[in-house]
Amino acid sequence: MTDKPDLGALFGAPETSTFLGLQACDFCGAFSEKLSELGARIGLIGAPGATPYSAVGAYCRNGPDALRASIASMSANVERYNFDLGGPVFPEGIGQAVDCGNLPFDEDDPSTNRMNINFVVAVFLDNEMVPIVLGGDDSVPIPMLQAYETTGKSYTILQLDAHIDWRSEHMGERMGLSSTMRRASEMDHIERIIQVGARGIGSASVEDVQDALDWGVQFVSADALHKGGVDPVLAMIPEGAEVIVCLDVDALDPSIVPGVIGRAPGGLSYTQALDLIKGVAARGRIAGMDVVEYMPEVDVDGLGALTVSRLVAASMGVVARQE
Ligand SMILES: [Mn+2]
Repeated sequence: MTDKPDLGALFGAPETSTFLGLQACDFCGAFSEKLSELGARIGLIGAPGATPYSAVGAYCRNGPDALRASIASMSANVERYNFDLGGPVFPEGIGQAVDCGNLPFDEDDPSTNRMNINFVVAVFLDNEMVPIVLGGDDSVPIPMLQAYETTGKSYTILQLDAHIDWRSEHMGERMGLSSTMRRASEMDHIERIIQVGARGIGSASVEDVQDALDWGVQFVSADALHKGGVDPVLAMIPEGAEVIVCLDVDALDPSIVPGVIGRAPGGLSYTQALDLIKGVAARGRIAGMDVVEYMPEVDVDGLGALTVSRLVAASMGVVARQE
């Protein structure tokens, strides 16, 4: 097999280890003070894991670096016109966002993993920045969502996922990836949950679905989204709502994101996902976003990393334009 021509070389992309060549801000002792000096409005952080199930381990630990590597070829083009946005990703310049690298991760110390995620998200919020957290598996959002309690505000969650994640526990673990929305529903500062993209067989039981409905979750299955479009979903978001977007990338169709542990046919298109994200910012405000469950080891020729990293870049552009 011959080497493939490199898109980054074509564009003259410099070597970069950050997402899109963003300014780096290391997660370190002086993190909080240093961050406020940078003046960025968006903080990107990688979280290789939080509370992995022992049966499968931290199977998405390489997700954040693979997403950065995928979009590195665009780092020379960050000021070019992005047709997803009608202008450059960052209308006020690349300084609108920083990449704070990856959090430390220890597969055997989930409580410290969760503490680190909670801490860094709280620091972003304290600096009036919008956190974008790259997982890691879907246990990463639990400590992220907990951190929003410090703001005193109430939040709407828009979850995009092939699965509803309402199991009370799995193999004795309550903080794992199958319980994310159940744990969110127990947080006083979460006032509304809208879940989009469910389809096929997952781990949810009939009782789990009923518990979610009894709590007040509004479900829009993948099938309903394909038939009805994004407007009925956006109509569920009150004007001015503070919205946390929880994106499990298996919400997207496996033909465009094959790099997930549980591929489920019938998923969202890139356009549907981006239209939902744009619609959230138009109706309310994106207060944060997690992007979890990308698993490079089972991707096909980097196709999933391409889709997900471009969606993250476009989402940053949406956030950079809001308010
Ligand atoms: Mn899922």
